Amino acid sequence: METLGNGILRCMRVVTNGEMIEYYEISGCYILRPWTMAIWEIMQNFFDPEIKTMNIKTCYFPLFVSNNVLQKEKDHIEGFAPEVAWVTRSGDSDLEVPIAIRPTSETVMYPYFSKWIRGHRDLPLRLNQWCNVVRWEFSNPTPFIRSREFLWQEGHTAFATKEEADTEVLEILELYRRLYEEYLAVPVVKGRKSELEKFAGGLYTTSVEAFIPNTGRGVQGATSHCLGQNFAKMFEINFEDEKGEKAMVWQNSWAYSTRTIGVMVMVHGDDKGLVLPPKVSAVQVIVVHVPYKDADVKEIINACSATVKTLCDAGIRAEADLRENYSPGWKYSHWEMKGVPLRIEIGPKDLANKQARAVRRDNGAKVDIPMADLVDSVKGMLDTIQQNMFDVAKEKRDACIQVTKTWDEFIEALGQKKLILAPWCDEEEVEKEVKAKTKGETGAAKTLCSPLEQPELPEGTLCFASGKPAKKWTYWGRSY
Ligand code: 87F
Repeated sequence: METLGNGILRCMRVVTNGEMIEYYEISGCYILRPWTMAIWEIMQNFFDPEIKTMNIKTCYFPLFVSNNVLQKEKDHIEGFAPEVAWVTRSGDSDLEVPIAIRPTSETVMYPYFSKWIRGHRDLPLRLNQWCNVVRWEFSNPTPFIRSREFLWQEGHTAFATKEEADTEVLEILELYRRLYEEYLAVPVVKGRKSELEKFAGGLYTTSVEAFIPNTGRGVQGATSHCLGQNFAKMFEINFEDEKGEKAMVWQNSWAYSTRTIGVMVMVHGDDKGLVLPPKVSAVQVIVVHVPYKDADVKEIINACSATVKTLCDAGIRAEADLRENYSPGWKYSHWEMKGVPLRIEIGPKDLANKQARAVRRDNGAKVDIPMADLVDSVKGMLDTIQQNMFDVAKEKRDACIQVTKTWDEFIEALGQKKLILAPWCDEEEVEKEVKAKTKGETGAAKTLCSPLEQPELPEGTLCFASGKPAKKWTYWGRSY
């Protein structure tokens, strides 16, 4: 078993060698290279149309926040304050008043929600923006997982009723599940955060939670919050309801960030580097020519180009690597490092037999496919790879789940880097105690979420930590 430190080091090598990330001069900031941005765009191309069919509109608010509005949120900003970055100077002169860089946009947006919402006909107001945010983290920065600037979408919506808000929270959570499971081939649990772990400014927080078997850590994949009426109070977001009476809106906010890509990298990466699910890989098929000394190289190269064209015409993202100053072996490991799902090799024998050799990145399996059947075979293989990557990841994740009913079982499972499912009394004090008692160099155990789909909890089941009657099943573990 590798230690956590090695896990992170391996991950860093994987994303730099795979040409996803370049390290930057400023600690905690990373260059997202085209190999990364292609994945981000594909995810956007799924998510953005989905929310548009929900009638959520795109907007863009400024990067800067005045101290004035930021302080409006001061009750719960207190904990976050050390992470807020400020601009204090332009050129040689100090600004009259420093301005903050958004760590999230509640305080940027909600004064305008207050202005724009007058009557019930102005509701619902449903906005989303794609942007960067800055959180000046101090604990060890990690590409994608903990960076000081990251990309995300943030949705902010306001409704006349709590019921509408509740419905949206779950609709968005389901889109996040699909993003992880259908695109990134990463199994997640949909659940609700504990009072301690929820967004303090909101009413309740739901999330999708993933697990990294290699390091034994849970990771929050995305969050969908019901904010209740807390912000409506703070920012006076009121409306006149159908009866002509003054009422307060119900709000949600939700986000997924470039962290999603880091989770995918950690879940699928192997000794050879990245392993990308076909649905999000910039290049799904890399075609490599295998020249032999006395073979007609031109003919092989032409066959490769024709293969790429046939695949691209069929809507498959294929490219050829026909560079002559690199050996086939070098190219194989290069594209393996970059995680391309399928490699097609064409040599003189393949040409003669009207076939091509296909090699899967996920399991190394090699098959000869008849050229006559190229498109269907490749489509089939890409679908199979996508499904297999999810199945394998789920099997590994499930093998790490340990149901524990007592404190001793819990501690043992934690030592074995398990994802723990335990009956819990749902008391904040008890969670704090568990955290305190498990505090070590690898970090304390905390609740990840209570799954929305609860296993049966028999009458009389007791909390693993307090011995009081258990109220629900909850996932626990160390986390990122
Ligand atoms: C860091 C500095 C200042 C997280 C912060 O999850 C403020 C904050 O409010 C802060 N880090 N948060 C919570 C963000 C809540 C919420 N915002 C909209 C989301 C989804 C998108």
